[in-house]
Amino acid sequence: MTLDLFSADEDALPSHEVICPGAVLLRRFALPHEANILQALHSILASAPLRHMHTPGGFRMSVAMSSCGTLGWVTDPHGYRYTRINPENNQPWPAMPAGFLQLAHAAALAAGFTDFVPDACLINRYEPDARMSLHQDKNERDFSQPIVSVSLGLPAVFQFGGMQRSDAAVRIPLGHGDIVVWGGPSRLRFHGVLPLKAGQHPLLGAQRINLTFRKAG
Ligand code: MD3
Ligand code: FE
Repeated sequence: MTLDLFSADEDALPSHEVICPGAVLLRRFALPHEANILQALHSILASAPLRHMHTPGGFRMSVAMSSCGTLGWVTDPHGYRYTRINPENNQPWPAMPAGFLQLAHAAALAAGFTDFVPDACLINRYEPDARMSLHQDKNERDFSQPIVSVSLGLPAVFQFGGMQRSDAAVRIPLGHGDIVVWGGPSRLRFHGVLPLKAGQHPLLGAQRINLTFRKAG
């Protein structure tokens, strides 16, 4: 039997693309894990529900957020930070499921980052029109550690900028199951997500979920 690399099934195979030094796009990498991820997510969100936080400047975020792992990310009038306790319910954040750790570790390895052991997983839920404006992720201690992001559900357009907010940004469409690993010289680049377009995803309905795995502490 011959291996036909250009068959109609090409779109179903995983791919490995270097976007910029340190930034690696692994299309469809999470697909074999979608059922496990969604099952684990359901129980995490039952004990730490998604909610719309407010920025230190007082703006309500259009993205609803939660976390799992020993550290969770919060924003309120005092600033942006990681906490061990969820301020919504005064409980520790739900544990990071073993399958999440394994997936994040495997994706980081596929992108060339060994020994990635995240202690925080941020869960972002986008409904139609939700967006994330250009920002840098700077609340983590060790910028030599990458961030692994997993996209699920409706597709979104990701904006990947430079080291300065005013630097031009490239637009990268991200779909269900796509993983991006952001490390090395890409770790502190500005990035954001354009307003989500309405639609229906067969598994997730009218939403996009993004998981970002970080070593925060
Ligand atoms: C590029 N989330 O939670 S993940 C965030 O799709 C966040 O919900 C977006 O940005 C989302 O902070 C994008 C992709 C991402 C995450 C961290 C990065 C891209 C990054 C850090 C440096 C450069
Ligand atoms: Fe970010």
